[in-house]
Amino acid sequence: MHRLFKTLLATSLISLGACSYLADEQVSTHSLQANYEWGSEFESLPTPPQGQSWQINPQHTDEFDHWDSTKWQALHKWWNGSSKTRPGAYVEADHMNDTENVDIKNSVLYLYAKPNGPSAEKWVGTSVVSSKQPISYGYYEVKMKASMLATTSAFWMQGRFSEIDVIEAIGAPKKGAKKFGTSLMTNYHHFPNGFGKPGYSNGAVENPAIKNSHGLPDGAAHDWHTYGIWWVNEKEAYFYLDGKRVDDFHVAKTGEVTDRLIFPAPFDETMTLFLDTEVWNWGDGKPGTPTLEELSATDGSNAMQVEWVRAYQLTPMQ
Ligand SMILES: [Ca+2]
Repeated sequence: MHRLFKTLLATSLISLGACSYLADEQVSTHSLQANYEWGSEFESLPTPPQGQSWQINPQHTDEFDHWDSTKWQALHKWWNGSSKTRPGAYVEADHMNDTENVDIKNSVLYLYAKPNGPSAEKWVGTSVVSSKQPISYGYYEVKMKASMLATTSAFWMQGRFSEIDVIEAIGAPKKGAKKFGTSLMTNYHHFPNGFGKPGYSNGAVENPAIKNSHGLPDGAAHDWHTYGIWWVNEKEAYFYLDGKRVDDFHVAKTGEVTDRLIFPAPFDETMTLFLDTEVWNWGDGKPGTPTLEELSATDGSNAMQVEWVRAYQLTPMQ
């Protein structure tokens, strides 16, 4: 099915002021439909600030009718997602055709975990899809269903010094981490010396994280849900579950955090958008590791499934 962009927007990102937008209402976006042929499930967006309107960011919007190598790569450029105690390994490839762990079928992006890691130490082969162009302030929403595995199904973003995790779901945790199966888990991190550098590994003091959870009583793997973030500015972001604003973070809200954010962050850098599935060896009793049988499923239960990614930027009204 052809989906036409009649208005191509510049992908340069718009810097917003540090003011706070607290409107909870959603606004009809029929006017946007003139610019984009939406799927039937398109509904609403957060109310934009006065004098501004949402415009589609086509570079980061995709219905996944086909693999678009101008937008995505099956690669995390600075992390392979693996270690001895954490056997999930991204399949290193620079486009989808290099890996069996990323696929598109019937307009759905599949991110599999399979028993095909490259070595005995990396026997779980996981998957990642990342944006080729970085993102900045704007609204980003993903419609997805978590895998039925003890691996993560995640929509997140990361730069050199910062990370925002919109949703990190574990569809079928085996041990601890049960709340990752039934809650929207949002999170953010700072890496004062850069990701992977000393400081990050020193723990929470220099890697402040605020966690919140919101209920998904039917489970993240049992049904489709939409997970959104309005990344407002360098200090604020709002989180949306099925179109409803359910959480905020405000860097300035917690003084102890603000006091430490004296390095190039807070969230004032562009980030890469990630969709991925990982094996975890941390957090809440650890979720465990999927079995070879589970990883060999043929019914799609070993895949995080993504119906679409939609992205918008605020622009001044004419
Ligand atoms: Ca789709």
